[in-house]
Amino acid sequence: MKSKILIIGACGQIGSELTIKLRELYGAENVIASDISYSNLDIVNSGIFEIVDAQNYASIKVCIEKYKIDTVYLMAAILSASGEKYPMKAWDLNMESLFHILNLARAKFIKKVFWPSSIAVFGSTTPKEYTPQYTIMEPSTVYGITKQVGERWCEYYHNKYGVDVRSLRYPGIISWKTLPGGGTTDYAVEIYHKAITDGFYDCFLKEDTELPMMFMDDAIKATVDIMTAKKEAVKIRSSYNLAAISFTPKEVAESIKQQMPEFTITYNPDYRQDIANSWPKNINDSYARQDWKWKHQFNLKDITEEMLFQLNKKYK
Ligand code: AKB
Repeated sequence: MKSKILIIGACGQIGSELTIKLRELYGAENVIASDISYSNLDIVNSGIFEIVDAQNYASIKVCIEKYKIDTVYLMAAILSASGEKYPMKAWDLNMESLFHILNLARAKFIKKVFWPSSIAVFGSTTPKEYTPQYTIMEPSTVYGITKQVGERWCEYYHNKYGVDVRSLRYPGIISWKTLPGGGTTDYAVEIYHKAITDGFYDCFLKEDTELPMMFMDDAIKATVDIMTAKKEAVKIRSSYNLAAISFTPKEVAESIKQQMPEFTITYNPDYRQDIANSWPKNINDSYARQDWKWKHQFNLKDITEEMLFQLNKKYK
């Protein structure tokens, strides 16, 4: 029997591309996209779409029962930068939605859950180079706190109640289809859009701020890989470190200049600099590579080529 999938937060940056991929893999009729509003018409109009409020248990349960869902991808969240502006809103959305899904899985309404964590679980006391899976974790953002606490609850629900929950600590994700919103790594997407539209970008991080990053195709591949891995292969039930590449704003600007010599950049760090300073520079993801054979494909040069090519088509 084919999986019946519900994606909550399907209009967002990762949710939208995950929806497209899962529809390709499992058939459009088996993948229900949902969000709190009709904010991404490509997703709303390209298959079954439902309005679901991730903070409302009944709203999720009705949808799960209506479509006989067995697998949920919970992609709704308030990210690091927005979370600092609206701390309680971030706490409420990020935690309530997770508990609703874990409790639905515990009560056997669903069989399998994907829940994204983030490099934001790490803090300024974490070793910044080649950050290990198991290390000091003192996140300083509300978003990071929700992800760290969420990881503990995922592991708890797995150990105590047998819930099949799987999770990845995503780095910054670079993509051209849907814009990210409210994150600290968003600069690495905005820079490509501005390069095409204005030939210029004013960056909110310092030029030498190195952060872990990944192209969307790799992030989607990792998500599908962990979700299709055998249960026994997924040994970590909090969340896996996941890595591809790391770079600074200066390095992205230089890679853009390789193709657009006229591109210019200025640096005006704002409150997001402190968030970025608290995160690792690069990540050791050897458990993911070992346990379910994770392997990334895209380096910075590939990403820049693809981003400029796709955005050129989009804007012209
Ligand atoms: C953010 O910047 O908040 C996110 C993340 C790294 O989880 N992109």
